[in-house]
Amino acid sequence: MKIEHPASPIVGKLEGLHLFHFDGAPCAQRVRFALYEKGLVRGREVKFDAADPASCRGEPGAWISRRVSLIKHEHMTPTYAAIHPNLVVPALVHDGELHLESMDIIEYLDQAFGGAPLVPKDDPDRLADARALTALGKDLHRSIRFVTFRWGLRGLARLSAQAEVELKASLANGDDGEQLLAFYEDYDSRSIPDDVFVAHLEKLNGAFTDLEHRLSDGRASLIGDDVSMADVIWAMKVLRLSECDYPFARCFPAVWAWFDRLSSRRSFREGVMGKHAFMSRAFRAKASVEHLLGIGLRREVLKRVA
Ligand SMILES: N[C@@H](CCC(=O)N[C@@H](CS)C(=O)NCC(=O)O)C(=O)O
Repeated sequence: MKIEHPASPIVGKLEGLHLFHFDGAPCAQRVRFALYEKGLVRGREVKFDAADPASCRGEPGAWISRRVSLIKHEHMTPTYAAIHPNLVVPALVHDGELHLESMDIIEYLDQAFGGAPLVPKDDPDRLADARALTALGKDLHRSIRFVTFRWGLRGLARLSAQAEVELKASLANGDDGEQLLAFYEDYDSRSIPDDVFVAHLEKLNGAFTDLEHRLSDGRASLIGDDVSMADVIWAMKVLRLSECDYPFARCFPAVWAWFDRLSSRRSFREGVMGKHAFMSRAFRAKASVEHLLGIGLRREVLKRVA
């Protein structure tokens, strides 16, 4: 979605491609995957709010990385709220034009930079299938948030009282389209209740049962043999859940084999993992310890998936 009159004075100054992102955020990982699929690699790192002429310059064949730390809550600051009124990553600026919504950004990149299409425009059936699977992936974004905050992040993601006040102030001009405020208010006061967690987990288990069935005909990718936008959105869900020890190999072997193929692409290894590799290992190590203690997501899934 292109934003016509961005509130931020920084946006109009940016030349070339600038991505506001966080290494561990699945929504940003999707866009980095697509950028690499288009042959656009990670360029220099600049502070997300840098506006001096040197930091605003673009780089041919690359995108400038403007990392917005979700850990330090930089996405909840007034400066970032002027870029993304819903206070979430990613946001992409291309030659002074602001684009929001990860899947819209991927469609935009597909149009703007050739390469193998991620949106299969020439085949109406595959296009409809890709759009339906992508829409389902978007719907389940909240379920990933509930499940992985319960097991991956736990108390680490709670906001201080001060941060909650700042979040409210920064959202004053947005519509909280991502429901961050409601989520953090509940989360901070009583963690994630069991029934809410189980409902979200069951939605995800159901969706992966369907993907397993879809992939069981031997296709290489979700809507045929070529990688599409549907693979992009679903692969990041598998990555995030597998970091929390969701037992894909055991419960959904065809999904795991598909993910293995996709994650060997350069776009995944460098675009998605790159600087996220260390955090990813840390999440996996934490989940292994939980497993040894007889708790964790693996156990919750195995209780419910045969
Ligand atoms: N619909 C948005 C969702 C963006 C979103 O939810 N981003 C998450 C990271 S995956 C975020 O920034 N969350 C901030 C937080 O949890 O505080 C998109 O696809 O771009």
